[in-house]
Amino acid sequence: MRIFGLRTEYAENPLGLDTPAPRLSWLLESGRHNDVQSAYQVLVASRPGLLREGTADLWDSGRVDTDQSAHVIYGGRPLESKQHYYWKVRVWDGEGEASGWSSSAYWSTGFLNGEPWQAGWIGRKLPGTEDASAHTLPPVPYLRKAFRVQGPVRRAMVYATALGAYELHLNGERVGSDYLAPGWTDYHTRVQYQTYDVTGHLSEGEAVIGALLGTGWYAGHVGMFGAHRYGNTPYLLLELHIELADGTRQIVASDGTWKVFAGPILYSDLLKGEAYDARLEPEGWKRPGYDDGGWDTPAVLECYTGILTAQVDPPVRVMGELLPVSMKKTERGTYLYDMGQNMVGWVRLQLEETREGQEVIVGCAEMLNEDGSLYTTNLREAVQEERYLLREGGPCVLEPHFTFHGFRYVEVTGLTAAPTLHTVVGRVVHSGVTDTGSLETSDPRLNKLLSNIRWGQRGNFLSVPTDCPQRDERLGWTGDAQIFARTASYQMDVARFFHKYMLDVIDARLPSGAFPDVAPDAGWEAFKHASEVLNWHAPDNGGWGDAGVIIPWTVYQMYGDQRILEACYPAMKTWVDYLERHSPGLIRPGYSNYGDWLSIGADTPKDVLDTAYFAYSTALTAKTAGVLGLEDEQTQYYGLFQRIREAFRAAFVSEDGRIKGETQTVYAVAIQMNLLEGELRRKAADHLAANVQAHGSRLTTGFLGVGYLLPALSESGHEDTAYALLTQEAFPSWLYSVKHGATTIWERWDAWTETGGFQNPGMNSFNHYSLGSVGEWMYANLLGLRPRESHPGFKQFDIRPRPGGGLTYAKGEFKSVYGTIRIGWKLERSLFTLQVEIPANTAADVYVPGFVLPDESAEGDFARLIASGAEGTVYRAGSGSYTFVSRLRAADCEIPAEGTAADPAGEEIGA
Ligand code: RAM
Repeated sequence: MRIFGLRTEYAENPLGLDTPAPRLSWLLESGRHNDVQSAYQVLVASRPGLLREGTADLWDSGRVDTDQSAHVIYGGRPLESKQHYYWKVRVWDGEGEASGWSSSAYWSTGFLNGEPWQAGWIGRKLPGTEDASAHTLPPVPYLRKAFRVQGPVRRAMVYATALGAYELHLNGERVGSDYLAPGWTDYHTRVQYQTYDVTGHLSEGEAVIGALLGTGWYAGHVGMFGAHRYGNTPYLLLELHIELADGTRQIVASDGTWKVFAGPILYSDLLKGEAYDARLEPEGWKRPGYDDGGWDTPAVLECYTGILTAQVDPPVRVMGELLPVSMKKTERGTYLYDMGQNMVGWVRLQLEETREGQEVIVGCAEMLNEDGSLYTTNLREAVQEERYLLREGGPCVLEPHFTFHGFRYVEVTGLTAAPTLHTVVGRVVHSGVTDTGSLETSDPRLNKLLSNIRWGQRGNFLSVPTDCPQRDERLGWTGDAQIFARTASYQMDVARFFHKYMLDVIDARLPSGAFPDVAPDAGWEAFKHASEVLNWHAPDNGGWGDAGVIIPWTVYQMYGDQRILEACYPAMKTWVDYLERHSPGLIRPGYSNYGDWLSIGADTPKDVLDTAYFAYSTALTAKTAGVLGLEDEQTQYYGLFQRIREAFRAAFVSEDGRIKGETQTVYAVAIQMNLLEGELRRKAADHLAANVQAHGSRLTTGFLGVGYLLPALSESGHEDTAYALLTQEAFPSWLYSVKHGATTIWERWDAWTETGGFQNPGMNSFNHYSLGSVGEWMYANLLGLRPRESHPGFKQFDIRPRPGGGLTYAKGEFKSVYGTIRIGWKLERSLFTLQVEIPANTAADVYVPGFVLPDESAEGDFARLIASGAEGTVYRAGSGSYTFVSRLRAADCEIPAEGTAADPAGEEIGA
């Protein structure tokens, strides 16, 4: 067995962890079928040399007989602050044979056990009597500290954060590649710090550390609530720890001895864009030798009462670049670029030459008006624009610092020379969640839909899961996040991203114990209660608050991560207990604000929907108690779930299986949330299918129903109806926007229609992921990859593809915490070929539809047949590659007519 992919807390060699017992994971590769890990041994040492020799001065786990190869909890000597820890592992395979040692990996620690910081919070005093609260778009201060490194450097680490957003420079070079650090949290409660290894930036002699300090979410504009949500001006906190070759330590910390300057960035605001005056740039300020005598001394913040924690989520980074697909000169004399993709981030402008005092403006928007101008009315109060005032010179590269935009089209004004296509580069910015899943089908429209769903995630996973990236909102709406969480975790590694978001959700809980609508709160609760226009006064919202239960459970299922359950379980219980107290007869009052938000042509009763979610949250809380070994509480919550289920049936379900409201959503949630059984469930499913058919195979669901619609149809035997919905192009449908050129998922089914044009610009985002929650069904049914509840994280899983919709193939992969799973199927006439690859140390039940042809199948001997019937054959298979070939009944496959494009050869393989 070969060991690779060592990870500590999901990351490769992470820095600055503050968990006292990090979790270690590794991947295994084996040339043998059905190979497993039967034991492991982990060594952890304080120095690489010790580890190499095999001297584990911190932890030698000894041989541990287990198949656990993910989330192994460090069990050695207590960790200390600001140290590096090196580890390696070896394993024994299924036959008891030992592997070699893995290569080594490491992590470093930040501030442990509440160790205090020596640094002070520094910012910029406003001149004279200026009142900070009046300054909503202040300049971005430059901060600077010159110092001397007292000897040759062995190692140097920076620990830093801001109440605001910051960018660091050391001796003229940018430190790290993070943007908008420290990210968004409820700063009243906590702020995350970042750790950077800067050994390569320093050597003995004069040195300068510099910082740009933006308002960020702390003091800049957030949501529809204006600026100064947490404070009036930003502050930086920084410690540079230098370990010299002779073993002595030198610390440079932010304090009153630093220097500060208003700088050339006139403002840089998340929602308002940036203005920069190149003529004010102090040449050479990031390097030694610059005379900062004219700079001011900084303001020092007296105290910060929140918690300082190491960053949990992957930092925001530039994750890709896009070049425009076209450029044209407009009648206005400006240049209009089409990026070919609705994206989130900003524009990097590359100019060959610039004139003194030239003003260049870069504006951007998601869509164009009919006259070809930027459609900006849907931005509300947000401004997606950079203004650059330039000086004589060139070439130069311009990009903003502490803002981001959602856009496809870019308009550049003020150029003196004709630009080229490559004058503009789209910088794609999001939290560093990396792709884990991919899926391709024989239908290009579905591939485009999948691409749009992925771009929706890229655009909206930016420090928190936002509803949209362009207008003055960009909030962490909990309902949106929970409905998309399953799709999100098929597509990308979101475990740490969601873990951090759950801390935001818990921080934003209401005094009642209710989970919030929005996290971090930033003012939403106060805003909604004060607003007479919105008339939204519900103290909790079904499908939104339930995110506090559903997201941790999803992360547990998809990653086998028990810690997120441990962290959230007390709050989950509080939520369910709160709901129980406020639900007479266990029926929710139906006062919630949003219901099946933005449904189309259907009105789902809120009492039905909210009670279904109440039952669902209760069931998941019971399951969580079970996972955590709390049997009594498991029984208690399971009992409550059963009582809610009975109340739901008595109140809303008639004997013929009709559910109050009779919308697609009421049926979908009742089926998927396990509120009906047996005959009643079957009848309800038939009503659901009939409803869809009555709507001409079109959906009516909003944000909450949409995620359950196709799963409910598939689970209840209405596969054809599910495919009919998926492949529908007529309005409203997923493919309607695809057909009309969408490159992301729209907020509304009718965000734009042929007949009505643009919807009300007051709420019309073209990059909202919620309606893209169908991605989960595409991975779980179309491709057929499903986690197994009893063996989370894909330790054991099911492969159960459901061909349909006229598709002739689907193929995809998923990088689980145990390794990469690959699935591909193709349908040639009635011949179905399924190829799967199962990682070492995992096992899957493979459901092969139709009648298996053993002679055509390969490696089938290694899989054990466990069931077979009219529906197909089920094999249990461990690691390795397998091919199964079966013959489908004509009814199970839409066999393309001979000689059609989908079946050009008209041949059958192996026939
Ligand atoms: C809007 C957004 C968001 C949704 C709320 C209820 O502001 O569209 O996605 O969750 O309303």
